[in-house]
Amino acid sequence: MANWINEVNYSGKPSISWINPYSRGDGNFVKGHFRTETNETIADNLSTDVDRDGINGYIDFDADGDGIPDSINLNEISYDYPNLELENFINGIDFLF
Ligand SMILES: [Ca+2]
Ligand SMILES: [Ca+2]
Ligand SMILES: [Ca+2]
Repeated sequence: MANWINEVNYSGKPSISWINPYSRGDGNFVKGHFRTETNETIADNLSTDVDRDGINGYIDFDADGDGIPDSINLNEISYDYPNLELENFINGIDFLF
């Protein structure tokens, strides 16, 4: 699985699911936690920060840190990005065009 994002073909930020607590075969207990559904990259996960900017991939508008917003589909901005990310996103678009 890639640790970067192909912005042109990117499927969008993954949905989040809740993992119930469970016991491993070795007896270790795993607490309940949220996880992002698996997609083509680990860069957009809840717990990854591959570009080391302090923003975890799931809420990072440019999770792989290459200067290109993860989604370049303008129609999806209001769905994919919280308001606080919108200004950064638009700055990224200016960069592109
Ligand atoms: Ca992912
Ligand atoms: Ca990041
Ligand atoms: Ca990017």
